[in-house]
Amino acid sequence: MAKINLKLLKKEAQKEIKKTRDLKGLNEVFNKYLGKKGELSLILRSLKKLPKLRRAKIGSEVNELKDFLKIKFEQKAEEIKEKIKQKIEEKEWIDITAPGRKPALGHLHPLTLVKRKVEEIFQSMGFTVIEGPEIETEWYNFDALNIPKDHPARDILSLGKTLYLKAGGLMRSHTSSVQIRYMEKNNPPFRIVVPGRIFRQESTDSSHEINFYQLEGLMVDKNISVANFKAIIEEFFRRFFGKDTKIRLRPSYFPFVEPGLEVDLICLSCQGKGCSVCSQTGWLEMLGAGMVHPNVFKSAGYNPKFWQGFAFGMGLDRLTMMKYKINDIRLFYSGDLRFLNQF
Ligand code: FA5
Repeated sequence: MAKINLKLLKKEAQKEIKKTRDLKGLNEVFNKYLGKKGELSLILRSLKKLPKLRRAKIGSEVNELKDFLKIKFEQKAEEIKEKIKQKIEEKEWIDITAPGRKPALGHLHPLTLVKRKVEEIFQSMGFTVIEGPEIETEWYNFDALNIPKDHPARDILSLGKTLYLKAGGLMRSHTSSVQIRYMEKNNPPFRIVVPGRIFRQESTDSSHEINFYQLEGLMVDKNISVANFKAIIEEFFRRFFGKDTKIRLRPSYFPFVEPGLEVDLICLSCQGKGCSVCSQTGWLEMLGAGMVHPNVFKSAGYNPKFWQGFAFGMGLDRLTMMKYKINDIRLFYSGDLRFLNQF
């Protein structure tokens, strides 16, 4: 009877061991058969009642089965552990042949690209690149530049475009302020360009911003004329656009130059025929310029009888718009990646 039970027990135990998927389950099956209160222990305990010979025979059979099952449990435990290990390795597996994930790299803003190109061209023509402060005094921004106290640009109320600071001073409204700062500390002859950010109270539209970039130019020597200016600015545009361009000089007025002029570039969208970009005129205003006013030289401590020079102020945003055919200046400061990713 006991023998039949043992055979059946062996079969069932093996079946259950085979079915288990994890160590916890295996432990439960182990306790069921080989634990202190397990089936085999109970059988061993019940043998006491049997006659000696029979007890010894069945006892050894039970012990044999115990040893057999122990091995089966150990094998199953190994198998489960191996599977767990494999799973972990699968998770940690790195495919070294998979294509790498590209990190999102930034790139230079179109205004920076243009600023660098412009600096490079002027440097190759002997100009030094200088910088100046964005917060200015009225002296450097206006007075020293021969701009009278009652000039509309200085109006603190609604008419003026200058942004005054509560703590005193103002946000510079052009890079011309750096002309004086440089001349105070350096002796002629020299040629400099000054790229920089400037600030104005404006109603914004497609070609006007409240903060934008200018490039100031200043060349001072004993024998400088408008002809020198024209040659340099023509050469600049030729190199910047990589082809021959046409410019024209128009008389204009700025208190810090005499004579004053404005430079128009032939519209590159229509080659001067007239289109929407140039308001059908064929020309686009790119910069203000002129021969340095004697009063400006005096402010800087130079004798205007000895020195002559030309100065100009170019809008870098508008230059960038021309270069890349951008029809709205506000795109530069919008932070719109659909726009920026094109450069
Ligand atoms: C000036 O700022 C003078 N300081 C330029 C100058 C320097 C004249 C030296 C003579 C000698 P103006 O305000 O015109 O001038 O500005 C110069 C250029 O800046 C313009 O030709 C234009 O290209 C650009 N600009 C002017 N206002 C804006 C604006 N709101 N937004 C974008 N660009 C502008």
